[in-house]
Amino acid sequence: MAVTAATRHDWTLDEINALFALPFNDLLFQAQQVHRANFAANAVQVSTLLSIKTGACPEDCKYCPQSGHYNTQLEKEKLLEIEKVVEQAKAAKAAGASRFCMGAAWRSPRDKDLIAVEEMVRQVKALGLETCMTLGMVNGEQASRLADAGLDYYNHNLDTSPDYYGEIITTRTYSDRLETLATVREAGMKVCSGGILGMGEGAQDRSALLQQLAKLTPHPESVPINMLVKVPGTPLENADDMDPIEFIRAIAVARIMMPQSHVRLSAGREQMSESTQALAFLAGANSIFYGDKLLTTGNPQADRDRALFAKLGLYPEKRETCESEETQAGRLAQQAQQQQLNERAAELAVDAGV
Ligand code: SAM
Ligand code: DTB
Ligand code: SF4
Repeated sequence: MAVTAATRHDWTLDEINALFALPFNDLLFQAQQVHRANFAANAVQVSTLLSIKTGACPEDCKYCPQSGHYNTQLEKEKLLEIEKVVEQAKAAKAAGASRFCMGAAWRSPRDKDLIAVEEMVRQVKALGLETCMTLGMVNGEQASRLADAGLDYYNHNLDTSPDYYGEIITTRTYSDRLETLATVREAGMKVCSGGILGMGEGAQDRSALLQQLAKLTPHPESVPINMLVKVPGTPLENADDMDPIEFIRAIAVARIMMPQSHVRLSAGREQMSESTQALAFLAGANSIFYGDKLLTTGNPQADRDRALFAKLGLYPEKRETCESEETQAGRLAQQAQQQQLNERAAELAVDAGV
C-alpha cells in the first residue's frame, strides 16, 4: 500500500489478514510510514479518565468490573457532583492532559441525568480542556443535547467482532452499538470507538473488529485499543494472556487501516512492560490515558509516564484550547526536567547509601 493511498472503508478480511501475516519488521515499517505521513512522529495525545458514575450497571459485559451481574467488590457510587468533576478536571489539566473523558456505568443515560451531565461538559470545556463522554447508548435527542452543550467526543466501543460479540455481551446487540455511533456522528460530535483484545477471541475476530471500525464513515477520530484488564469476579478474570507481539500487530494494522485516526494505547498499560509500550508507539499508537486511574482500575502513575515520555523522546500533543503552545510546551518541559532531577536525586541518595 502506498503511504498516500486514499482513506478506505472497504478493507476485505483477506487484506487485513495479509497485513497481520507480514513479517513483524515489514508491518512496523509500513505502519511507521503511514504514521509519519499523517502525524508528527513523536507527538502523543493525552486524555485523563474519570468515572462519574460507578458500578451497578445493568449490562452483562463479561470483561467489566462495573456490571451489576458480577461480584467484583466495587464500591458503587451515584452520579458525582459537578464540583467534584470540575476539581478532577482542573487537576488533570494541571498534570498536562488535553482531554478529559467522563464515563458512566449506564446502559443509557436517563433524561434527568442528562441535565447534570450537560453542565459537566460546559464547565470542563470552560477550563480549556477537550471533553469526551461515554454514557452507553444514546438516542438522537440525547446526542443533540450533548453536542449543544459542547461535547467534543463521544466514546462507544464495538469491543470485538460481530461473531464473537455474543460470547461477551448478551444485553445489547452489535447493531445497537452501530446505531449509537451513527447517532453520535449525525449530531456532529467526534467519534471515539475501538475495542478490547485478549478476551479469548481468535485472530479472525481481531481482523473483523478492525474491519468494522474502518467501515465507519468517516473513520472514528479516536480508536482506543484496550488490552483486557482481568478483574477478579468478572467471567474473564482467568482469560489467557495475549501475546504482546500479537497486540502490537493489531495496533500497527489499525494504524495502516485508519491512517488519520488517533490510535489509543488504552487500558492495560499498567500490566505492560515499557518495551511493549515503546513498540506500540512505534507501531503507530499516538494517544494514551494519563493519570493514576482508568475508570475503576489502575493506570501507570503520571510521573512514570512522564519519565517514559522523556526516555522515548515523546511529547504531549498540543491541545486545541486557549493555553498557547509555548505556555504548554514550557510547562511540560519544566515538569519533565523536574522529573529527571527527582530521579537523579534518588540515584544519588542510593549511591550515598541514604
Ligand atoms: N457504560 C458505557 C458503555 O459501555 O458504553 C461506558 C463505560 S464502559 C466501562 C467503556 C469501555 O471500557 C467499554 O466499552 C470497554 O471497551 C472498556 N472496558 C471496560 N472494562 C474493561 C476491562 N476490564 N479491560 C479493558 N477495557 C475495559
Ligand atoms: C476505552 O476504550 N477504555 C476506557 C475508556 N474507553 C472509557 C475505559 C477502560 C476501562 C478499564 C476498566 C476500568 O478501569 O474500569
Ligand atoms: Fe456497563 Fe459499560 Fe461496563 Fe458494559 S462496559 S457493564 S455497559 S459500564
